[in-house]
Amino acid sequence: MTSRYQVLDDDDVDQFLTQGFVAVRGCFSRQAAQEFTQPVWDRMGYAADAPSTWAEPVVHLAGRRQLDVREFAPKAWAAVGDLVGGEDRISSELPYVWSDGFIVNLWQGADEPWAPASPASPGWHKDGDFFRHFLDSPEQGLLTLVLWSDVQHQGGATFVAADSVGPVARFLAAHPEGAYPFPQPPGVDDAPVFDFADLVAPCREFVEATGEAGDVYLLHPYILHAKSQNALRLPRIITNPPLTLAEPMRFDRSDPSEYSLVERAVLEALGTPSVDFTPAAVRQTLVPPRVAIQQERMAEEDRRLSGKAH
Ligand SMILES: O=C(O)CCC(=O)C(=O)O
Ligand SMILES: [Fe+2]
Repeated sequence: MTSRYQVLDDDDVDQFLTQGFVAVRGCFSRQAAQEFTQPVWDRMGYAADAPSTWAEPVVHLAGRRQLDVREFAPKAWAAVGDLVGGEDRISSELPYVWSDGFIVNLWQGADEPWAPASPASPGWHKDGDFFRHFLDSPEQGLLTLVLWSDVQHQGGATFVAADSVGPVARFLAAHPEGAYPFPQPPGVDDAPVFDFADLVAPCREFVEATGEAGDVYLLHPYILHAKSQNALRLPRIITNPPLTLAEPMRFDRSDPSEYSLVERAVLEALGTPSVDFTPAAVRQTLVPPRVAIQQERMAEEDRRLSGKAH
C-alpha cells in the first residue's frame, strides 16, 4: 500500500499521535544555515568570538528577511502538509514562511546547576500569544522549531512536554469561551487565562529538541514547551515560525479520513471519535507585550547597523 503521506513514515505518524512531535532531519544544508544566520552577531551587537560581549543570556530578534519554505526546505514543507491535512489547508492570506526572527540562547542559566526538564521548569507555554485560543483555533495550526545551529543536550535545546496535548485539549474542550495567553485588562470578560504550570503539572514525558543545523521539529500546536538552560555556552540559534490554517480545525468530519493528524491527535487525546465544538465567543486578535519590545529592539538594531550606535 502506498503511504498517503509525502515524507512521514508510519513511525513518525505514530510518534506525532502519541508524543505530539516529529523531527524532520536534514531539511537544509549547514551552509545555507550559516549564510542565513551570518548577520546575527552584527544585529545583536556582540562578537561571536568574545563571550564577554554577550550581555544578554537570550536574544529574540525581530524578523527582517523571509524564506519561501517550499523552495528552501521542500522536505519540511511536505512534512507540514502531511500533518495539517494537505497544503491547501494552509492559509493563503498568511502564507507559511520562515524568517530571521532568531531566538539566540547564549548562556541562559549557565551559572546554575543543570536541572532536567520537569513540571517545575520555568517558562512552560503554548505558542500563540497573539489570539484568544479555542479548541479549533486556526491561528497557530502547528508549532515549528527550525534549528539554525547545532543544538546539544544541555545546550539550550527547547524542552518539550511530549504528553501535554491531552491536558491542553481537555482544558480547551471544557472552555468553549476560549482562553487568553496573558492577563487582560480588568472587566474585559471572564474567559480564563492559561495556567501553564497547572497544565504541565501532570506531564511526565519530557524531550530536549536537540539536533543539527538543518533539522526541523514539527510539533502539535497544543504542545507545552519551555526555554532551557544553555550550560555549554555554545550559541544556540532557532526560529519558531507559526503556521496559520485556512479554516478552523474540525472535530466532526463526516469522512474520518479527512481528519488531519493534528486533529486526530486531539481526538485521540480526548478519547473520542468526534467532538461537536463551536466557539462560544468571537475569535479575537491580541497585541502581546512582545511587539513593543521587538519594535524597540529593531530601532536599536537599525541605529547600530547604520553605524550610529553610541
Ligand atoms: O528558546 C527556546 O528554546 C524556546 C522559545 C519559545 O518557545 C518561544 O519563544 O515561544
Ligand atoms: Fe514557544
